[in-house]
Amino acid sequence: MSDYKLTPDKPIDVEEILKDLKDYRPRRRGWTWRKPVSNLHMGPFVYRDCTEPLKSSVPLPPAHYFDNIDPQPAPVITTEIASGRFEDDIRRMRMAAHHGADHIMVIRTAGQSHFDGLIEGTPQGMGGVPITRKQVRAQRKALDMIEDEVGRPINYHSYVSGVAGPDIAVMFAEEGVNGVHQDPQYNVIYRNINMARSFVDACESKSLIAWAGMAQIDGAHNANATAREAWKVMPELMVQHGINAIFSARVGVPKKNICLSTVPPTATPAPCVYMDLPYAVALRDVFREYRMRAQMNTKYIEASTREATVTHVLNMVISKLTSADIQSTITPDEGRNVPWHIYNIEACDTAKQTLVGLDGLMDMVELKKDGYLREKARELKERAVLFMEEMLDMGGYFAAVEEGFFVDSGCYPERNGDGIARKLSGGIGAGTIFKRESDYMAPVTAHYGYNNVKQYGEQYEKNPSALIGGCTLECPEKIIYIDELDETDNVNNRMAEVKEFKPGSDLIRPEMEWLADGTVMLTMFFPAEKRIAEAAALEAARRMNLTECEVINREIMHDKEGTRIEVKGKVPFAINVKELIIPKEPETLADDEIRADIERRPMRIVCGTVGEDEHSVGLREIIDIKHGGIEKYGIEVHYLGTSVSPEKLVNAAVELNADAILASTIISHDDIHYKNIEKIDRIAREMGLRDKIIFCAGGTQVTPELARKHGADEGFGRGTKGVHVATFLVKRRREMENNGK
Ligand code: Z97
Repeated sequence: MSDYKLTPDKPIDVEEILKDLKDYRPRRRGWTWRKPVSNLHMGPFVYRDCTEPLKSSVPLPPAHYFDNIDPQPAPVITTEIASGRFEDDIRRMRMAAHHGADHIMVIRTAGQSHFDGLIEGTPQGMGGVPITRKQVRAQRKALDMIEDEVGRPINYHSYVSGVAGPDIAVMFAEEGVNGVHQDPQYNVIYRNINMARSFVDACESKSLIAWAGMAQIDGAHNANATAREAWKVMPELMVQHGINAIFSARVGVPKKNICLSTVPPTATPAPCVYMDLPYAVALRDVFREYRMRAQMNTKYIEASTREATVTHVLNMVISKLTSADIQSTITPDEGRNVPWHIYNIEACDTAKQTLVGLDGLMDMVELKKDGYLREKARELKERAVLFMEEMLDMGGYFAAVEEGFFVDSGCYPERNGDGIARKLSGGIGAGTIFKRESDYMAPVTAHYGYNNVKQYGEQYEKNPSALIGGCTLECPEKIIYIDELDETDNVNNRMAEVKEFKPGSDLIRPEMEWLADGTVMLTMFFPAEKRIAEAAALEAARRMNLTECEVINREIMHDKEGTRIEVKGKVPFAINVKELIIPKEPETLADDEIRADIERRPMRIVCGTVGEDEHSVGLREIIDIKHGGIEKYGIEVHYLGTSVSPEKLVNAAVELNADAILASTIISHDDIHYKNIEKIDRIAREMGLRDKIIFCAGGTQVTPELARKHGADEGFGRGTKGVHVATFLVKRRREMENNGK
């Protein structure tokens, strides 16, 4: 076995992950929830609803103001990894895990339900990537390493659907997959798989789900996404949840592992919280023994990341006001149909930011116990119960489906007659159910229904696989591992094509979903109406030498005044990182360290804009507390104003016994800025002051090298912030102290 390990300073090496897969065994089975910590102290704050922090993570962007803390909210956070190339998804998983995802849901770009059996190897396929053992094993192996790195278990998830569902469930149980979507109603309604076959298969699949301790998510949210008027199917959604939940529990899945896939059914500009909250309350009342997997609304979503993010946040407010055990973060890929790394990661951050921001909310607010909220919730429950009753009256679920009961856009008992109807005798796999023979026997674990093993001895009844010394669930060495079946369509060939771009090597190319895909996105505004703006944006992208250009989002600012357009395209070139000139990052001390140094020994500075120069803004930005200038560290600042002569600046420094002079020099014609720097240096020398005082010069045209050459201790150009100057002052003073000055 290879001894490859992840190291924080290196990209994950997918080639290493793919080695020795034949012998790789998952380290555990089953789902893991986060560990709550009451009154969690992090940095200067206390959190009420957070969970154990990560060992290594990427905190939210403003975390640097707060000791870089990265509190982790209570729900498990899902990211849907769906680039269509599992090898690239492995890198995305590592990024997502560091941003707080602990549920990696692999959605397939091909409908798995369309495959009749298990696929092997790593084909990219025609319509998209099917799930295969090799992919699952490689990704679980990578996640085992990633979870060590972040210090939290990561749940790996995919779908058990289609007529190959039970085969997939076996493979998932063998490979340590931790969560699945499994709902026979999904097959029936959306994939036209024969109803009876689908429910029989589900018994087998759910037995495996139970055995392997997987969490199970149902498919009710799909009715919401499919119905014409999604807010009207709320009673039906409860019925669908009910059918799958109780069915799963009866087959043996523990209720704590049965998750309802719930989605706030509507979105803005509807008054969505007013409609979605009573529904969320009703659902949690009825299904209180089960878990809630809160997905964001995907029905009413466009291609604007801003808009999708607001919907996501509103949906999480509902999660917070009610409950969510798993919080999904699919925004905004679904609307844009661009499953890119950056959107996966952004959405994880949106969830973390919102849920942490709402920490402790329910200590302060309470949902009303009466009035509209409870009345509406009750009404929804009543409608759902009536739906169930009518179903029973007419002969049960199959009869109801035949009548088109489901995904009808009327709010039950109202009916629009537009439901999806299926025939019990029809659909894929019709006529493929056979009664087990009286001597049927299968020496396997986690099997559903009649299994005639008792004839071989009582001891085998609970443990049929003991007859053969264990089946593949107990003895993974019995699994026949097939590496690749297709010589041309496989991961080795795909990776060979981009091998010079292997992360960590010298060549680099922009990427959105696949290594070296060359994809970039451009945002443009045109003072033109939509159609013109779209065409103009494509033309602009082409003139920038992008290929495969496509408009992915357009938003009208005003019909006649202009349109915002987002375009994607590809660049053909590669950049050699060795040939890049990378300026040194300005070194900054931590705010607290600067403050402590100034507290230890106060510092006073004089400053002004020198020469005949009336500019003041740049220098004020560097000194004023309001703009994060050096005052904020406790440095005493004497600002002499504009057009200050070099003599006046140095004299003031003497009078005030200042530690430093800061000279701002904006005007640069005839190199006057450098001449003034020289002058200040000379006067200070003449007065015997120069080795006791720090002298810094700044301005938009100042380069550090030339400022030093002309006599300043340091120069500060464009982009300088107060912290850069304060860092320099503190460090230089320490050096002077060490030299006895
Ligand atoms: C989610 N955004 O998070 P096929 N079984 C069930 C499903 O819901 C699905 C499949 C199978 C969504 C993910 C929708 N769900 C997408 C209960 C799909 C997948 O392999 O595409 O045929 O089925 O749930």
